[in-house]
Amino acid sequence: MTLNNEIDNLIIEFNKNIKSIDSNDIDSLNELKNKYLSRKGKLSDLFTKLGTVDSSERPIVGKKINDLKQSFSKSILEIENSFDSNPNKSSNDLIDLTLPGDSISYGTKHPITKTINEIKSIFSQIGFSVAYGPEIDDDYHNFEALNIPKHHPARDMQDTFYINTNDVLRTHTSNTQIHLMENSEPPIRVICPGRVYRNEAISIRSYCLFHQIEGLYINKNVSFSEMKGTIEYFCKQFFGEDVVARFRPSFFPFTEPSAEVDISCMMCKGKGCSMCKKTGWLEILGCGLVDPEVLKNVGYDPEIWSGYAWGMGIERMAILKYGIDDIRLFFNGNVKFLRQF
Ligand code: 2NM
Repeated sequence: MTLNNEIDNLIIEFNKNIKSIDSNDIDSLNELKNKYLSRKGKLSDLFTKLGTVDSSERPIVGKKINDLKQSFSKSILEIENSFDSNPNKSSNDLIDLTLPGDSISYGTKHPITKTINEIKSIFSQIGFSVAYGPEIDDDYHNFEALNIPKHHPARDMQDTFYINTNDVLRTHTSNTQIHLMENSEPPIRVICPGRVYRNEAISIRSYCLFHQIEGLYINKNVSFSEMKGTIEYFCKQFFGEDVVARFRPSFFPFTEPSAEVDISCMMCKGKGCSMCKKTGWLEILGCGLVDPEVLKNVGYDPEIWSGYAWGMGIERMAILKYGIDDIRLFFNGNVKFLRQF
């Protein structure tokens, strides 16, 4: 019998043997593996006999035996892998159910996002909708329409980032409220969250970018006391029922009269501590009745319409609520800080 014939017979025999192996019969499969693929196995015998083949045919027959070895190994491995819980399976196919699982690392919401969501939720419940506007806006919507005239200190180049002679990075979110009033009829009940930019020296208290939420209510016969009621309600919802709010007279170009709101310091309960600089009070927002000039600028008749507005810094609210001591922590992406929220 020529070696070629022997090879052909071996293929037939191997195929017959492998077909007769029962599912999960790992012992018979190992026996088969030994019989054909081990060092003393049938394929090894064939390699030994390769020496007897005519040298002109040797490479071809050699390749045939090599291919056979690959093909047998593959067939055996396929059967092996099809077995249930086979201890001889390659490690890739094994699942060790006793190993601890890979831990999944969850992301957390940024404290600014959390604070914005909470404030949005409080005002949604009393009928305020949410609106967003452009971060780059023209001088008119950021200043002029808000009754901030050309040489007002708030326009100072030191505070405002100018894009060109006409456009700025908004310094507050009230630009959004101007756009909204220009494009819709009262009544309006809206809050506007977003980023604002001021060219200030960076320190623990100030950053060149921060977030604001401004609120606006326009209707007939709106009173200062309605505003007080709304803001007091918000303070208690956000900081806790036992918080006291006080209104101090103030000035803004876009409101008249204007006020600043302080809440009783929740760290020392009004006794005076480092957080409230020994005053017992923490300043949290500015507010007022919308100046008739602003109403005129957006095409509302101030004889018919009136309203109140307020603005607060989100970082400041988060700092007070969570006791954070440096505004820059919100912006430097320190995971150890962010994981706490
Ligand atoms: C504040 C304080 C007081 C304000 C005014 C307006 C608008 F568009 F109605 F004129 N929006 N926001 C306002 C009023 C903002 O921030 C401290």
